[in-house]
Amino acid sequence: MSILIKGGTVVGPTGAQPADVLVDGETIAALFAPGKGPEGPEVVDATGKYVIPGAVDAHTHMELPFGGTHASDTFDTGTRAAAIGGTTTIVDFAVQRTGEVVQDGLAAWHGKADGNCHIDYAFHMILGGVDDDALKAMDQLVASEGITSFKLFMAYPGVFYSDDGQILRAMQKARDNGAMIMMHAENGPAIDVLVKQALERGETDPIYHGLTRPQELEAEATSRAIWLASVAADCPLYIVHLSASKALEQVKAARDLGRNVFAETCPQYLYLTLEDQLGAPGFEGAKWVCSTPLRSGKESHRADLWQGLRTNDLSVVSTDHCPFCMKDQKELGLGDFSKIPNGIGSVEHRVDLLYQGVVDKKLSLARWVETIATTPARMFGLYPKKGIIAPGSDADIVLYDPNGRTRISVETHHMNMDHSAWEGWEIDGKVDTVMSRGEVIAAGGEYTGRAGRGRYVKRGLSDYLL
Ligand code: DUC
Ligand code: ZN
Ligand code: ZN
Repeated sequence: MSILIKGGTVVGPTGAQPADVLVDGETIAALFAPGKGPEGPEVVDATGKYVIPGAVDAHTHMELPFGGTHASDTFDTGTRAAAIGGTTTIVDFAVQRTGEVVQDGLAAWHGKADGNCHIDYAFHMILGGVDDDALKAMDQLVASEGITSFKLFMAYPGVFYSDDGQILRAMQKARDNGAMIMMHAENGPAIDVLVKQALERGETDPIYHGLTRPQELEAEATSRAIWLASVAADCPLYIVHLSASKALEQVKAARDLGRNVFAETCPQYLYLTLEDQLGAPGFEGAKWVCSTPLRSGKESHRADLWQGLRTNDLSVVSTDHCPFCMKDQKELGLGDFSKIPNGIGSVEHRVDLLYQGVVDKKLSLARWVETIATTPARMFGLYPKKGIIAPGSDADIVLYDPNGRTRISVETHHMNMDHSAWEGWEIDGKVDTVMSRGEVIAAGGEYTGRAGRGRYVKRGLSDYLL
């Protein structure tokens, strides 16, 4: 079936122009000057709307086991919420737990996702135990499984943590096989000392989660990861969920030297603060316990991160979607902040939250699309199938209404959470229509997609490899 998306303004990483988009089956067939498309196809009226590539969220954790519980979104609930919010591809993190065979962890992740996703999905692999077998598995995952990026943790000793020797070995392997190393850059052993000392002083409220993870320990780990990647012959390195000015300085310095170093940030670090959210009265702040933590609003973090997005020292905005309900989940940390499961759920809201940056003149329209769709697709080997409106690409397309308005609330969101980290936030724009591989799955507030229509996508190597 053919569809002509008519009358809109197509926005891509190089700018915006009026154009009509012809979709044939699952792919984009052609772009036409306004009014020059063929007669015959069903018409979708995009007058007054931006026509953007379906967004790609390169950092989600559906059903992640963490802190004695599991992230509360399944692949069904999480990808449905993502779709409604204009995200048409997620890259989730499959997990190798310490002591587990990598391929078994991957098979378990396919088991969770298979038949349940509303949109297309791919996987990165978390390595919880770098040893000879895991290093061999990296080659196999890159060659045969479409998994070309591996996340390592410098934090969470005893859970996901890798020491510097393990990190170096994994980086050397990645340098050989073309994979990207994704780094959770926080100095975990030092954080654990600060956490113990705080608890001994009776400092148990959620805000101490942030105060025991100072930005220096993010900056130090970021710097160490950059140096280790340098020793590994400039292995490509991607710093996840970068939150702090001093960490950004490390990335910027490396990039200024031409190093193969990239970073993402997340909406929570662009908008929320240690004082206003994590420091909310009583146990309320638990809603915003995530790692890396929210940073002080008295310092320049948020302004620096917006600037980093403009200058490309930050290449991508992902959500690090890792939702937990307050009831029975965040509450595990009542009286001890270190037991609060770490994570915020935002997979439904990233497109809107970043569009507000356009309205506030912090990002250009083109950069909005680039940071939420095109660059994540290119960074993680999904381009040009995903992340762009161009002939031959998958017809993953969002009509975005700049005259619409979005109000975020737990009453109206679709994520499986009993609260919203963004309760009451209002956005000057609205996702209007969502198309995934040529199928309209959301329009005018109606959701018409279904679980199981999303496909696993095998990824290639990053476009940004040297
Ligand atoms: N950070 C989080 O906030 N949650 C899950 C894992 C992580 O690194
Ligand atoms: Zn992390
Ligand atoms: Zn994460």
